Amino acid sequence: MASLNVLNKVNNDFSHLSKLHPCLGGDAHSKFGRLHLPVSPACNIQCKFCKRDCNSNEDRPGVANGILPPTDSVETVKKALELCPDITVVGIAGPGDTLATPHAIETFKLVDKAYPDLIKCLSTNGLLLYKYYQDIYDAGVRTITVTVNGVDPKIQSQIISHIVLDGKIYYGEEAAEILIKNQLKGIEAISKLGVVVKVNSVLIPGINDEHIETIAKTVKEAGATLYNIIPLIPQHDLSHIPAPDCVQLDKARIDAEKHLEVFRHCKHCRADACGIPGKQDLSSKLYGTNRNLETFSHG
Ligand code: CLF
Ligand code: SF4
Repeated sequence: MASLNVLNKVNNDFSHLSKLHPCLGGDAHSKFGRLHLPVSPACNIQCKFCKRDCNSNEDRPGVANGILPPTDSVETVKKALELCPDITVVGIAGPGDTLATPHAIETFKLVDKAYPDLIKCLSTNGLLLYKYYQDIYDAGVRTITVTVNGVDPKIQSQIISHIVLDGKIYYGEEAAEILIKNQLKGIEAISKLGVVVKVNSVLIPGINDEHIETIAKTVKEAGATLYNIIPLIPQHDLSHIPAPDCVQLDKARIDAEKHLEVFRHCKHCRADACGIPGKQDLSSKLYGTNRNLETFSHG
């Protein structure tokens, strides 16, 4: 387990973490691996491009073979490290939102106890980050990703159809305004604890492609360190919008780079990914290929 020896020297400084975390830039993306534990079954918002699914044949966020019970997580990490000793990060990225249920925080607590030297990484839509940032930190998480697709309610309301908060459902610009406010509040609070915040934006031509620079500037002011732009996969209610081409993607990255470092090696991982991103996919070896599972959303 060479990587664990490397990790013994880790501290929470960004420059240290970025040498070991495959999604924080630097050379680590081709050297080290990440394991995603698909423990989060439900979502508390509806993005118009999100097609919730459980299967074994699609490589994209939001997809997993099935849901893992938190109590199986430590054993799963053990198996994953046997399959890929270069795993340095244990992440939770869905398939639903990681804060919509308590499963992710519960899982991180268990994994942190058993593997304190692995980096813990959480990905969320940010609706509940302001509420749980301290619990996330206390569970050992030191890097998070928040998906922010717009910081203007007029734009964000074209991307989400509704949110559910404290048992109430909100639509349109009201929903968008609450989501944006909560995301920025959450980013500010958790970055003050020293957690590295990466922001992901799904690039949607004609909706937020001219808005990327404003998002980057706003999330930087809130405390984000890194930015990642994910091209839209046209599906669900946004299936009529074509995916951005390389020129549009490049322009968005250049716009964002005026404010934040941009991560350019994202591999659009599934919620049950395992291995070095883009090099190895050990997910089916680790989780099996059971296709007869319930369908859930992604985060
Ligand atoms: Fe996973 Fe995401 Fe953590 Fe990485 S993935 S939760 S930050 S450990 Fe990485 Fe995969 Fe791109 Fe995500 S390549 S989809 S950026
Ligand atoms: Fe949006 Fe993720 Fe929820 Fe899907 S699972 S609706 S992409 S936050």
